[in-house]
Amino acid sequence: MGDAFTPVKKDRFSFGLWTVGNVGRDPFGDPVRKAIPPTRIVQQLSRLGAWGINLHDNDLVPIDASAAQRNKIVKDFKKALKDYDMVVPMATTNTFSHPVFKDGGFTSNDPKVRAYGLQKIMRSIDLGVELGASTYVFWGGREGAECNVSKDPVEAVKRYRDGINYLCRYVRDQKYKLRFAMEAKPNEPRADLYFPTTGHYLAFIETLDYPAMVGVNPEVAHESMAGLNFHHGVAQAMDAGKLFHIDLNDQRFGRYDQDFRFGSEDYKNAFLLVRLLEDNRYRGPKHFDAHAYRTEDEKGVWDFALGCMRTYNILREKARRFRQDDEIQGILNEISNQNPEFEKHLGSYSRKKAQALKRVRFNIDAMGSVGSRYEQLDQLLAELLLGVR
Ligand code: GCO
Ligand code: MN
Ligand code: MN
Repeated sequence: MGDAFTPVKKDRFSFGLWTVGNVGRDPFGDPVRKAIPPTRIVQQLSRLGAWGINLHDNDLVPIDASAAQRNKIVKDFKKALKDYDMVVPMATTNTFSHPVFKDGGFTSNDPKVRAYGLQKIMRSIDLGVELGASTYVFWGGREGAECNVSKDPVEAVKRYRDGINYLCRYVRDQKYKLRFAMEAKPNEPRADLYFPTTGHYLAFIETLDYPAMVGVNPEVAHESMAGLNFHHGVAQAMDAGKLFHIDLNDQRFGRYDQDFRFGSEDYKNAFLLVRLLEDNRYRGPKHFDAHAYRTEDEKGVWDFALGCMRTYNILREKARRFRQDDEIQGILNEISNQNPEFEKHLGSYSRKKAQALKRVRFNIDAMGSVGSRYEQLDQLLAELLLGVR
């Protein structure tokens, strides 16, 4: 029997086949776990209360599969989805593993590689749509450089734009109901990747032919690697109406992409994120792009998956308590209702308002000496998160 934090389908939690399917290979060591067949991943995740499963084309269909093999694999996978009441909300393409992509797909200097990249992505889009995906993620894992004179970075951005514009037109031509979500990362596996942060993508999207079709897929670990405050970036994406998808995991600051269990490292930032998503009624998939520690066997993988979902639900409950805590809300009310008579000076511009505002005399020394109550507020949050409130 579950408790109040047991995940259920309506929580809309999803995992990638590559996340729970991660075999624990790293740059220094071989796999520590056997690959779990995709159909068993579907079954086990469903049993744990997950709702969706995402995939790269080659997580399901090997890159060298024949058409007959592909069809059989896809048929079996669809049956598992149906049997275990799971959906495929998002799909994506592997344009990073095969050596052909060693210098990028969209941004490769070789037009033959760029053409192959487009072909692979179109086929992968067809597969994703066949499985029911409504979001298509682009993570340019190899779109970057070590030798920075090898590619003109302005040209790289143009090539990326040409590629995304081409694929937007492909989706429209096929009459697919599919939106694109761009995923930023500052480095790894390349020394430097183009479009290092979600903010870079938000600006890029506005330069596309069909900006409304394209949003972002921010990832906790990636923005943290860039030294940024994740929930601030997510808030800006929400404000722009561009938060189409999200990759949840955790990460120690200043390290490689660790892809830890959601909320395993930084409870406070995880809380701030969950509170932001819940208070703003984010209704998209909550996707865990993380994997179990390399120390684990398959049981540890399912402990990991359940842990991601439970921590999200526990933090959702903490966000509810935060909203209902009289002392906390009292301080927040005080903070947001200071000097209400000055509101009339703000908001949209008029010449009359500007003239009036220019005449106001401010006692800035008195204003500057007013204390905030943020120490008290932050300690109340700490006590709430630490479970004594
Ligand atoms: C990573 C990325 C990937 C992508 C995935 C979907 O750092 O490896 O986060 O896991 O999210 O390829 O595009
Ligand atoms: Mn990542
Ligand atoms: Mn990711």
